[in-house]
Formats: sequence, C-alpha cells, structure tokens
Amino acid sequence: MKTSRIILMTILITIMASTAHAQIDNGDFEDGLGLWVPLADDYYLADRRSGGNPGYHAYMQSHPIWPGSATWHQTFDCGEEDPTGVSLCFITFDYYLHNLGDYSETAMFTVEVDHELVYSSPLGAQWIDWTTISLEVPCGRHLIVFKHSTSSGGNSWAAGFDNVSAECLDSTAADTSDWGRVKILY
Ligand SMILES: [Ca+2]
Repeated sequence: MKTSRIILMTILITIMASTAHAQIDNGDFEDGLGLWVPLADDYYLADRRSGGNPGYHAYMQSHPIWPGSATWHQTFDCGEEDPTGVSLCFITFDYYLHNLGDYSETAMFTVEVDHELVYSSPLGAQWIDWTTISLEVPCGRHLIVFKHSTSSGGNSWAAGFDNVSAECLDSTAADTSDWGRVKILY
C-alpha cells in the first residue's frame, strides 16, 4: 500500500509540474531588453545596467532636484485564464530602493498588474537592499508595470529590480482531499 501511495503522489506532482507555465521574457535582464519597455520622464533615468542580482537588471534613478517617475513594463502570458479561479499565477521579483542624497525625502517603488496596485515599498523607507517579493494573481495574460517615483524632489533616488518570474500552477489536476489523505497516511 505504501508503494501505491508513493506512486500516487509522484503522479500528482508530475501533473502539477507539467501544467506550470513561465512566460516572463528576459526576467533576469541578461538578454538585452527583450520584451521589456523602459519609460522615463524628463527628470528620470530608466536603463539596463550591471549591478543586478546578479548580472544586469532594470535600473531607475530620479533627478536630484525635480520629482518625477520611471517605469518598466511587459505584457506576458502566465498560463491560461482560468474562470474557476483555482489556478494562480505566482509572481516573484527582487528589488532595491536607495536614497542617494542627504535629505529624507520620500520615494516609492510600486508594482501594478493590469493597472491595479499589487505591491508598494514601505512608506518612508530610505534604504532597502535586495528584497524578494512574491505575489499571486489569476492566471492568464497580464500587463505588469514596475514604477519608481518621487513626489517632492530635492533628492536623488535609485531603484532596481531583477529576477522577475511568473508561474501558473494548476491545482485542479490534483484532488486536494487526496493530497490531505496522502500526507496523513504517508
Ligand atoms: Ca540579472
């Protein structure tokens, strides 16, 4: 019986792995821009630079005097849309936010998916080293926007991100009651 349970669990894991999709293009920024689109206003920089985590990464820097903002965006397919909502798209990325000046002005690093705010850096943070963030959104096609902005100016800030990935995990292939039973009995 124990052997059959191991086989059952192996099959379930195999099914789940086979239905996973990872569709972010050039999430580690090692292959030029790929499908990434950097945009910056007159007082911001947005370019691809070394100093990532590791290698290249997406970089944004504000003007030392004027407020403004910069973004990087990409449209991607995270698996297929699931009307039942059982499948979830797991997004992860690394980012940092650094105050490069002497004043404690504020700046934000935010992430939007389909124009909805899904992540915002801690309010008032002055120096955040590489931090990994994990998010969940429905599977399907999405527009993801990474944004760095300052509202008051008077200080230069830098922000960057790297290692963006998105994976749609389809749990409908695995009966959750079986999972519970397997885990209890195994
Ligand atoms: Ca990289």
